[in-house]
Amino acid sequence: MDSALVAEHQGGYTPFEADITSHVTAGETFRLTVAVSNELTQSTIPPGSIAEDAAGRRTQTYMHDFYNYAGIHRSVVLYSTPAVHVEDVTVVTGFDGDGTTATVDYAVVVAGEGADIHPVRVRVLDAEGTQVGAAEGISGTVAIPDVVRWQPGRGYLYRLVVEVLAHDGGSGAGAAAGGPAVHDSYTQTFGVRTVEVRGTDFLINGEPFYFTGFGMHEDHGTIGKGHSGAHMVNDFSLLEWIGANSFRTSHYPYAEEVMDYADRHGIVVIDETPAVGLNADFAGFFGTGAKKTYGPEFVNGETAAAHRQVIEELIARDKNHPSVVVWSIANEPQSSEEGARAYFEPLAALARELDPTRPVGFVNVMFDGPDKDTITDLFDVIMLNRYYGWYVNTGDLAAAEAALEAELRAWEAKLGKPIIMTEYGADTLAGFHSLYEAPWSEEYQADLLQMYHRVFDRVDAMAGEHVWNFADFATSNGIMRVDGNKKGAFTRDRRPKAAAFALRRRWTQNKTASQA
Ligand code: GCB
Repeated sequence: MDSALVAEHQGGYTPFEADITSHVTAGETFRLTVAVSNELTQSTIPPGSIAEDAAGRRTQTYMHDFYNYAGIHRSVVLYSTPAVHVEDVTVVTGFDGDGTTATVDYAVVVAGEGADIHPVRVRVLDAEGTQVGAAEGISGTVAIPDVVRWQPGRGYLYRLVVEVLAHDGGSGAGAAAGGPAVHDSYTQTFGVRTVEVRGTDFLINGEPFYFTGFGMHEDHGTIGKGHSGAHMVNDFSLLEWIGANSFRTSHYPYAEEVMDYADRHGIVVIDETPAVGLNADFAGFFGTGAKKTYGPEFVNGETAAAHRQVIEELIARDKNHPSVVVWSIANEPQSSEEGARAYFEPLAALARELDPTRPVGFVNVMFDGPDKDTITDLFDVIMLNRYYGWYVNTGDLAAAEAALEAELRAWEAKLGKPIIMTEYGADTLAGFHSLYEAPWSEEYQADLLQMYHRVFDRVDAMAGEHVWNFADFATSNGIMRVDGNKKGAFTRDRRPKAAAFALRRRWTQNKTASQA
């Protein structure tokens, strides 16, 4: 049997599709092979490099702190569409007047030959399935009176039913009821909420929102990065138990099932691209040879092209998820070196152009504080990963507290934007206890987190806290890691460490409506 290549796609975390119509015959069997490579190079996001020795042995290195699994981890779906079909739907919501009526702006792309002669209608259904609005045409606005808002902790969802109708009235579904036949239809869930940054406040539906939760990983003992519904539900249950209202998809887009679950349960998401490890300052840590980040050897034009693609694909995939409130376009890139601003300015502009409704940010690394960083002003929020008391001031929480507070105040004074601590934490070996402030002990992890919280509560610009990490996770081999990264509040098999109880106390106490 002849084989043909029908599609290629670079990037492991966002969906792609291929039209195989011309390669198959109805009624006959065929073989479809999906093959993946996990090789990382300077033209991939995340980047990596592959060395080959004289004997032809190839070795992969990369600058990010999670294991580079191989294989197909998410669903592969074979489906068919009518020749003329709904290809894309975009929904943007707002409020009218006194805020009890919602405006739902929608835009539909219908693809296929002769698509433009097919009438399109949309209907809005509430959570019970009752129709609450309707419109005609490929774009327009539907009003929902007495709207139920999507809120943190209350993921109320509406459905936009998009129908492409037969252009000649046709027959079939719908025709019997006297209307024209429905040629294709697609149902898009959405929530009605707004997101806005005003001064140092992060507002959801016009009310200040304070993020509590974690940077996470898709990582489990047996299934690695594979998606599993049972594991997902367990992880979300633990988030609920601990009082988390949000998480960051560190350091890549998560499975779509995760985003749907977050929508439905009112969990707020900072949605991150896989652009992690664009930083030569980590060369010592990860043992790669890079000396300079921006330049032909490392983060170059090819990297930038791949980076543009991951931003486009993330926003295209996740634009209709009400849970997503911030796009994080990179984690800890080098942001002080010459070249950083020229590299990031067009990427920040691209994200804003693709989605003018959500704040855009990137996550700043500890080496590039407010005195050195050259790009954070390009973004709407300040997102910081800090390890005072761990990588610096190790075991000295008093010194760490002073340094942390001084830095947060410097950011607040420099930019006056909301600050979200997107990572803070300490590696902790579950079961190791100490009477003293001993790094790696369960007590030290809890004490360190409490120290950060004291500081956060003193700094007005703080808009959120995401502990690193939800659970212990696998990393590449290295002398800094023992069986992976142990900064989890939970172990890799999801048992709580002492810190989990301390976090639960803080996050379930004194909740305001917007944090609930
Ligand atoms: C970071 C990275 C994260 C690491 C973490 C750590 O800043 O963003 O990927 O795992 O530090 O534990 O060192």
